[in-house]
Amino acid sequence: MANMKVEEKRVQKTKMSGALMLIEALKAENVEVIFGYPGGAVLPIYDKLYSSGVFHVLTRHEQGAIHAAEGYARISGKPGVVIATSGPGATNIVTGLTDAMIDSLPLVVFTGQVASNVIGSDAFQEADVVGITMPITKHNYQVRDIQELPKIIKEAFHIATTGRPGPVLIDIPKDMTTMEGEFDYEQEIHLPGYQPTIHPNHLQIRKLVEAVSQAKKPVILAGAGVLHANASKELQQYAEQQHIPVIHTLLGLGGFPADHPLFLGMAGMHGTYTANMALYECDLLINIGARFDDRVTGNLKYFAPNATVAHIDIDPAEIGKNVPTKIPIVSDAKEALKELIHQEGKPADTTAWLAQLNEWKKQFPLYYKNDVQTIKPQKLIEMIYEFTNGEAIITTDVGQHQMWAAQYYKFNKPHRWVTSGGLGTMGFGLPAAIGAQLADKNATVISIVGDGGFQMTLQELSVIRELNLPIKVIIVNNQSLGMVRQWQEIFYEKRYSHSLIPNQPDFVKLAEAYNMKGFRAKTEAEACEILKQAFSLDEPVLLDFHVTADENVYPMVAPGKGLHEMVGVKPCDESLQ
Ligand SMILES: Cc1ncc(C[n+]2csc(CCOP(=O)(O)OP(=O)(O)O)c2C)c(N)n1
Repeated sequence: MANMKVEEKRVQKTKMSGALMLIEALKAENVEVIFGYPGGAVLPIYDKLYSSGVFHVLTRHEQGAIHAAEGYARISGKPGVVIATSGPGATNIVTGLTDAMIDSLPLVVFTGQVASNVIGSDAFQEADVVGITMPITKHNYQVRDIQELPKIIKEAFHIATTGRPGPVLIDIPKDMTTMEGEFDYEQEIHLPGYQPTIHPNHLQIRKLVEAVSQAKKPVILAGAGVLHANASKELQQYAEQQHIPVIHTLLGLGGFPADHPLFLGMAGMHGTYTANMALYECDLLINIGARFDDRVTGNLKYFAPNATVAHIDIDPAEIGKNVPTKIPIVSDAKEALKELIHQEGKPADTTAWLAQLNEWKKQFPLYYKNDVQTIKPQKLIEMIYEFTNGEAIITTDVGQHQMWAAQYYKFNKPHRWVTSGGLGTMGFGLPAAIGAQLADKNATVISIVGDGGFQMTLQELSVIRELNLPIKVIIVNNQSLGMVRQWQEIFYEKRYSHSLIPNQPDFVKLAEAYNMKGFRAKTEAEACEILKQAFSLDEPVLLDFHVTADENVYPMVAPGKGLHEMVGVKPCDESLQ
């Protein structure tokens, strides 16, 4: 009898509504924060959130919620969690899902859906979210049986965070949130078709060791896979042990210290001369956790033409996708590097190669012509670097300012750089800063944005103010869609079709409207002064820098060209005038 009572109590305790199951699952997953926006289909969930103790950030647009979750995931390494209502709420997160998918960010996203019995009837705020998001999620679900909900949530967290990370979406019809079922979150995950390979194949590792011992001009191209695997230390150890220089992709920045003598800079369209020429000239290319994006490789015909290519990637689908690969190694980057470090083998003799690379570094460093009467955007980034000792978390939007930030803010530590790489999503930078600051409350977070992209998600200033996040929002204001203007200047005979925006709003007044301090600068001295003021304040501040409007990002590899065909490398290049 006594035993029966205990049993009854257990059943009573675990029977709950789908909405409550969701809250309990978030607690079981130790979720610190969720980003979202309510609406009819998710009201039962929001009702349970009300007294749950779960920290929810109400962004002012669902796009803000998902980019904030991406920023949180990028800095914390934990999954970002998002909730949006059915129909327009769900379609507003499509860009963010695509962004997270291509940049491999772990997200668990809940969308409300119309009730099960009206799905397919064009009900109010119905959208086929599973159909829409199929190609832009790592996996997606629609809950059809309340008993499946705990298992689905548990699997979603597992899939989002293991193997190559990515966004997982759970579409929940409204009736599933009110219906009751038994909450069992202890169950084992059983996914026979999903078993990511974490450890490298030993024979392949030996092939790489052999290739290194014979190489004269080896180079490592390291991508965000190094950061996802927390493998920065191992990367440095391996590069130093083997005397191999390191190049980063845009997303990999910070994985290897920028001030290390073996670092050659960023590769690709706006990469350094030395990095791009090293990729062109190398005889062994070791790609670790990068996906040979076309912005990195330039014309594939001229990409690493003389190199044996080795590729370490946790996603087998990436290997050989764009670049023929002689030594494929499917593995987590950290595991592969650990194994490589412990192998016996002769390191490459890179003395002559390193001397050549150092000579290029000396001869062709990043270059711009300063002018103190105005603010050169490159100088602005250098000043931000100095004011923050190179230790800030930098989030950016997309365009010229993003490239200057990547070039001139020297990332010496991992997990300080938050940018939209693969998709190039304008509007990303500001909301991403919110997530980054919540992931690292003590960090100095700076959001460097263009005057164009800032206006795509600026409503999130409300959230920054409301939560009193001491984010410094830096607008690199060139009164144009600068990167578009640059392409029109170079490739479209200066026909500036819809890229110049001379009549911008008064951003300082805008800051005031959001009850934030705002400052403006138009010369280098003013820039220095307002940066000093901003960094002395432990509160959100918006800074509007009027920079040289016609500045271009160099070096540049034009579309269709090889990496060795950069323009704007030297001060005397015509393209720099
Ligand atoms: C959502 C979106 N729309 C359009 C583009 C194309 N695009 C790439 S860069 C750019 C200009 C960005 O201008 P701004 O934000 O002012 O930054 P800047 O290049 O001037 O630094 C545009 C329109 C994009 N990347 N994302």
